[in-house]
Amino acid sequence: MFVDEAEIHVKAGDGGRGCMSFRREKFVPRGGPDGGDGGSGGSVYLVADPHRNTLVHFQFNPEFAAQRGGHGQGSNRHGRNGKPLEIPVPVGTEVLSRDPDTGETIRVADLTEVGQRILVAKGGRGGLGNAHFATSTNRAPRKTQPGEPGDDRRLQLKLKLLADVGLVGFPNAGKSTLISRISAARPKIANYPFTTLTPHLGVVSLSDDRTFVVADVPGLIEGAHAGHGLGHQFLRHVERTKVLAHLVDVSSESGRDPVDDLDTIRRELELYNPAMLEKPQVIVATKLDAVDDPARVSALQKRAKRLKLPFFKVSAASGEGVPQLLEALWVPVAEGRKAERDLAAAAADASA
Ligand SMILES: Nc1nc2c(ncn2[C@@H]2O[C@H](COP(=O)(O)OP(=O)(O)OP(=O)(O)O)[C@@H](O)[C@H]2O)c(=O)[nH]1
Ligand SMILES: [Mg+2]
Repeated sequence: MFVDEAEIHVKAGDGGRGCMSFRREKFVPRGGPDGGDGGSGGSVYLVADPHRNTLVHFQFNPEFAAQRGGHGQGSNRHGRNGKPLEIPVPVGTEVLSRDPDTGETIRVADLTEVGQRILVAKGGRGGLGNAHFATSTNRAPRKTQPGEPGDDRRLQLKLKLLADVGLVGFPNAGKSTLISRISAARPKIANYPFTTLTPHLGVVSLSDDRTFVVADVPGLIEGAHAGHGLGHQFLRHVERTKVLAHLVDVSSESGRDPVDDLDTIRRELELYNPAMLEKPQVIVATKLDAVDDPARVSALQKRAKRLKLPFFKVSAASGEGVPQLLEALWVPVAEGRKAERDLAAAAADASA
């Protein structure tokens, strides 16, 4: 499981000051105190938003402050209350905070349901105006209260991610190289099989705030479903992805046939779980810069056409073809998310 993390600073609004004022009107000598109370400061809330999927945007915008309360005014006018601030976070975000006294990290909340809203910084109460302090012996009090400060906290956010796209292929196909090109993930890369021993996840950011999560899993070989090579133990990480990208080395270096490679991996996936091949899939020819025999590329392209699967050619080394691939992966990811939301909405309707 990959954990996406961010630290944010939240500051609730301070309360407004209470006002000191006396009624001054024609024909009303010595009017009483009429200083209004300060408004309360806005509080800060976190809200679980189904349209958010990662915490990456907090890396650039970690500061949040809610509006302060207005000061009280004469004629018993109350200061306006500060507007509350709602920060959208992905469903599944865990909120942690360090206790300033003990230094211990405590769990503040876990936002597990769509729309769940939690208070993370309470706005300060507004101060009382002098109108509150009149007594039978003191008809002209000069006392007011300042507003109370709003809460000021640092929060750690953690999100456990599920991958949207799974990269599958033979060892050495270039899976780790591709994920390090398209995300901040940095798995080990080397020119020998089984370099990657555990799955890695990376967040891909496209324009317009579109993000998705890609999983690089250890290479598969023939017989993986029966435990050969590193076996299928990692396939559960791609079992729940929305899309599979088959990475096939088309340079001659692999010493194998690209079409055989693709067929072998598809067969292994099917033997592991037949539902795997029902997912949207794309075929990706890798190491395009190192191709010495174009027939290897066209043979794979033909196979993809026969399978009615989209085909892409990329070089993770030069970056060629990579933006087109990412845009193409986004389409089924977005469709899959929409289908999930529709399902969740239908389930909510059914239980209502
Ligand atoms: N020329 C060229 N070499 C590449 C490209 N992508 C990967 N390679 C090389 O291919 C070798 C294997 O790359 P990896 O990314 O480690 O392959 P992998 O699929 O993650 O391999 P495993 O982790 O063993 O399953 C490395 O030597 C890479 O430098 C590419 O686009 N062009
Ligand atoms: Mg690897």
